[in-house]
This record gives sequence, structure tokens and C-alpha cells, in this order.
Amino acid sequence: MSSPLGGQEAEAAVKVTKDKNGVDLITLQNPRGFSAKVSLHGGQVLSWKNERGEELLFRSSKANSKPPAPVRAGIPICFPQFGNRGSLEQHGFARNRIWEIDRNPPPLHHNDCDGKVFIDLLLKPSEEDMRIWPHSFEFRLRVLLTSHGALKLISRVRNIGCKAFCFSIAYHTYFSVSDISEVRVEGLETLDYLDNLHHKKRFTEQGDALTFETEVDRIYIGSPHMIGVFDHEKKRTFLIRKEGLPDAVVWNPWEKKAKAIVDMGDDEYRQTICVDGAAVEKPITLKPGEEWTGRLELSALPSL
Ligand code: TA6
Repeated sequence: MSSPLGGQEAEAAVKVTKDKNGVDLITLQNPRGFSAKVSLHGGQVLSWKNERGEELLFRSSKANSKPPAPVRAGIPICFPQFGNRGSLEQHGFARNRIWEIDRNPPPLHHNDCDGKVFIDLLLKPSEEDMRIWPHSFEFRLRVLLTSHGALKLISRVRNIGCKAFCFSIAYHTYFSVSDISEVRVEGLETLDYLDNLHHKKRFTEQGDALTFETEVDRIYIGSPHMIGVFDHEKKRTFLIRKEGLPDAVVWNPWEKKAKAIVDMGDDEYRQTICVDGAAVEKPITLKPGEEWTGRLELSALPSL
């Protein structure tokens, strides 16, 4: 059978290898030749490539790769908090922990099982985690490559303890773009946002589409189910679909901040934009036994 593009079909595959630190790295490949790589370090998607082998996610040339420090690439999972408060490290500890492959996950909705190209990961708190965040949880993450090459991340957080807890979460998504000057984001018009550059003061977006000429660090509140990230130069649109994630974080450090980020090249701010499906403004509360599900689906589509 040939692929829709007339080439030979690639095999649908889920392969587990070890990275240079001996940590499991899972490679997903669908019959159209799309692929994704997921590391047990942080449960983090590190790569997502289209059928032409083009990398769709950004990786800093200075990215750390050794646990427990976070990797500036792909889609870090910010949990159980987004931001820098209290005793937890910035953006929580989930992205700094070694997850495990979940060989027997509770069943998911059939829409979350498109094809067979997915991996199920599980994070449970260590004793150290319980000391800094005394809540018993199970965080199940399914990373799935659909038959069309979309990347789906389905998170399920269950409270398995005896007292309620609340958390915030963000899929901290580093999109690869031609140049930040070519990028516009649509779907956030008229929304209120909390501006991290102004002590989280609340503003209302006035523009029609978001374009970038300086540092941006905002949490858009009550954002829609769909957001578009347009790269004019590459004639590519990233479509972000999300459920259970009411907010959208938009971040580009720009020149001065990028120079101060040790694990980011000085000029690399031009090659990425973060647009994160998130639940930040109103943290999610789970009573004992309750489970929250959040879905993120990313597609990379040709655009005029
Ligand atoms: O809003 C996004 C943000 O909180 C920025 O303030 C910046 O800190 C970014 O996340 C990156 O955080 P990280 O810990 O990954 O360097």
C-alpha cells in the first residue's frame, strides 16, 4: 500500500531505546512517516516530525539532557504547578522526574486510541516528592500519533490520597518557527490575560492577531478550544486543540532574556514560540478518588 503522498508506507511502530544517559526513549512512527520521540525523563515529548522528516518542535542547542534538570525542548510537562511559588521548583517537579512506561493503563475513550501508535506513561510521587508536595496522585500520560500525523497528549491526574489537593498544569510547547517575525497567533483576540511582565496584572487583548516584536509572557484566560500559530515564511499553521485546559500561555523571552537563559542560544528566541495549553488561573481541585483529564492535540497544516 502506498502512502497518500505516493511514497512507500512507513511501518507503524513504537520502539523503545536508551538515550545517552540510559533513560528510555520511545519513538513513535505512523504509516505516513510522521514520528515523535518521548523521553521517560520528564515524560517529555522531545521531537515531532512530519512525513518529510521536518522537525516541528524546537530544541535549544544548549538544552540540558541529564536528569533531573529540565530539557529546553519539545513539550515539558509543568505539574503540579506552573510558575515559581512556594517550595516547589519552577514549573513543578514532573518534568524533572523519571517516569515509567504504564503497561496496563485504565482504558481511555476510543477517540484517544486512534491507530496503535501511542505510549502510556505514569508518574507517581517519590518519598521526596511527598515531602515537598504531600499529595498522593497518579499522573497518566498517553502520547499518541494519529494516522494523519497529529500529536495528542492525554493527561489523567487521579487523587489516590485521603485529602483534596489542587494543581496547575501546562503543556509547555516549544514550536519550531522560521523566525519569530513571521509568526502570528490567532484565537486569543479580546481575551483577558495576566501579564507576567507586569506582576501578573490583568489586561485585555486589543489586537486581532498576536504578533511579536518584544518579550511576551502572558497567560490568556478562558482561551478557546482551538488556537492557530501561523508561520508565514514556512507556510505552516500549527493548530492547537485542547480540552480541560482553559488557559493559554504565550511566551517568547526575546533577546535580552534569551541571553540570560543558560540553556538557550542567544539568538534562538527567534526560532521558537511557546503557546501552551494550560490550566493556571484557576487551579484544578481533586477530591480523594477524583480524576481530571486534559487533552492537547497539535496538527501541523500547510497554510497559504
Ligand atoms: O510563562 C512562561 C514562563 O513561566 C516564563 O516566565 C519563563 O520562565 C518560561 O516559563 C520558561 O521557564 P523554564 O523554567 O522552562 O525556563
